[in-house]
Amino acid sequence: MVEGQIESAQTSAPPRKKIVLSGVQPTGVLHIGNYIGALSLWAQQQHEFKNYFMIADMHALTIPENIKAKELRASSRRVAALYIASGIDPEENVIFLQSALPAHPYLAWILGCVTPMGWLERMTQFKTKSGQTESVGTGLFTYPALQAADILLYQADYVPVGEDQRQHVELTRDIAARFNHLFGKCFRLPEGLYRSTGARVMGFDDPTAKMSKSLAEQRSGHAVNLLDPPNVVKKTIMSAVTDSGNEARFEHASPGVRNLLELYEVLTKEPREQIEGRFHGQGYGSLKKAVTEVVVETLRPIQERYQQITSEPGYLDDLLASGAERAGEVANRTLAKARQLTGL
Ligand code: AQP
Repeated sequence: MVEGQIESAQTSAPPRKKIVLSGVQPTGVLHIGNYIGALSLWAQQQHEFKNYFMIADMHALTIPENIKAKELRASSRRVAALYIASGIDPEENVIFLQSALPAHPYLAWILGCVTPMGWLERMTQFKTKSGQTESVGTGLFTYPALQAADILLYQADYVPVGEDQRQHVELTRDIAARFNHLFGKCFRLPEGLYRSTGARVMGFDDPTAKMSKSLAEQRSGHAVNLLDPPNVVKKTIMSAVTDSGNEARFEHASPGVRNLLELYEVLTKEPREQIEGRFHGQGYGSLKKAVTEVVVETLRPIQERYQQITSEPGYLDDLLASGAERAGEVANRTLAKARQLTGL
């Protein structure tokens, strides 16, 4: 083909769909914070992008004391089912298990070699988690390199995540830039996508701490899980920590009240003035009741779809096998380029 023909073929081609990679660790049951900060955002934007949604089971091993093989396998399938139940179309989007693709740990090794220790030492998640276990595995320390591999293998443009992952997305950019500088252009530099409200849902029992799966396993009033029945949702939200006043304004509320207001805002999409008008000056009982209702209604269709998906024998295994094949095509191509550039 002559040059002019290439030019005209390029200009008439449709614009490239932006690529998204995101994932959740199968370390317990997903909670409403995971849904708002990540899953609902993925579902909302799924038709706009080419999406790869991973179940990050290798990351779950970073705290090996908590792992039981049978439970991890079951939990990975539960996460896959919850992705679909939350509205992610498994045909249009690629859903896969991280551990099914050796390209992930392979690239993680290469990236680990170009990541200075100081960059990893700065990670706040490492500092927090290493303080919580008696013996700290090197996997917990180097896990951001694996996370960078997860993202860079797909040449992702965007990584839709909660606020707690911002530092990790920034680190991924730094690692990609360092590799590209040392060996030649291989990776696209990704950007994080965050919600303006709901990117950091706080624990109901302690609104100064981010809601997390691991804390939810230890403390019953901490989180609402996506599979909680209505009576449990009610019990958790009605006992949420607030304060002794009746201030229900976003700007002045105490952390617990603000958490409830933001949950209500993000799930109902009502304007702030309307929400403040409804709840300000009243006791927090009415706010808690309204949040309970909206959370129960949000979870109802998710739980119904979850029951359907998990009652079909073989469905999830087939889906994950096909997802691994589709993801592998892209991941292996990027890995081949990284190997060629590094001489491996
Ligand atoms: N509280 C949250 N608010 C908004 N988004 C959140 N995410 C997590 N917590 C919140 C987002 O959910 C995705 C999956 O993250 P994860 O698997 O790390 O979930 P987790 O609940 O944080 O799990 P763990 O195992 O309990 O981890 P730690 O102990 O680190 O909290 C991500 O997009 C995350 O941002």
